[in-house]
Amino acid sequence: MPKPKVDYSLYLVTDSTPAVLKDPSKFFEIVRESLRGGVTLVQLREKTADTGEFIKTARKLHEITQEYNVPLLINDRVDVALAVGCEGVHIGQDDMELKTARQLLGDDKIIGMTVSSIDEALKACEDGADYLGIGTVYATPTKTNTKSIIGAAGVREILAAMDHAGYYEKVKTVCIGGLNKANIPRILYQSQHFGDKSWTLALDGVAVVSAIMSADDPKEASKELLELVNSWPKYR
Ligand code: TZP
Ligand code: MG
Repeated sequence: MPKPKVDYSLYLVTDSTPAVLKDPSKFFEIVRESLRGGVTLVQLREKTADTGEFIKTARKLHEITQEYNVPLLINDRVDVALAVGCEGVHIGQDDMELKTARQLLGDDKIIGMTVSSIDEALKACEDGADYLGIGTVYATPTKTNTKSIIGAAGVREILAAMDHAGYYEKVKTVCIGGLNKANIPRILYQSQHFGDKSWTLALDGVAVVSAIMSADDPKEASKELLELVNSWPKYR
C-alpha cells in the first residue's frame, strides 16, 4: 500500500488527561466531532495508558478515523502503530531513533518528529521524516516539560534552514504549542514575514490539543480553526 497523501492543515493531537478532557467518557465522541468539523489528521497521544489499553484505544480510534478517511498516527509507540495497522507514528527527540522507526515501519508509513531547533530539524529530515512538528511555539499548560519555547522566530528559522538544505519541498511542516483561534492567524503570518521581508515559505498546517479537546463544541471549534488555516495564502 503506498504512503497515503496527507493533508496537514488541521492536526488534532489527543489528550485524555483531566486537565484537558473534562469528561473522559466523551473521548471518542470528541474526536468524531472534530473529524466532522474537518480535522485532517489525528495523533493518539497517551502518556499514561498501559500497552493493552493503548492498543484497544488505538483500534477503536482507527475505526473512527477510517470512516472519515483521515490518517491516524500514534505518539511515541511504533509497536502500537504496528499492532493496529494505522498510518504511522509521531516521535520525539527522546523516543526511538527515527531511522529505527523507519526500518520497523517501512516506507509506506508516515513518520513525524518533534523538533525545536535547526539541528534537530535537519537531522530529522536527513533521517527520513515525512513531516516535522515544530515547537513548542507558545508556552502551554498541556505540555510543560517542553525543552524550549521557540516563538514565531524559531519557526521561521527552521523553515529557512530546511529550504537552504533542500528539504523544504520534501518534508512537510506543522507547528504546535499553545495555538488557538486567536493566535493561529498570527503564527501563520509571522512564520512568513519578518519586518518588511516576506518569505515564500509556509507551514503546511497547525497542530492543536486543547483548542479542540477542551472546546465546548469540538466540531464548531475544528470548523473555525480549519477555516482560519485555509484562509491563509499558501505558496507551496
Ligand atoms: N508538543 C509540543 S507542545 C504540545 C505538544 C504535544 C502540546 C500542545 O497542546 P496545546 O493544548 O495545543 O497547547
Ligand atoms: Mg514522545
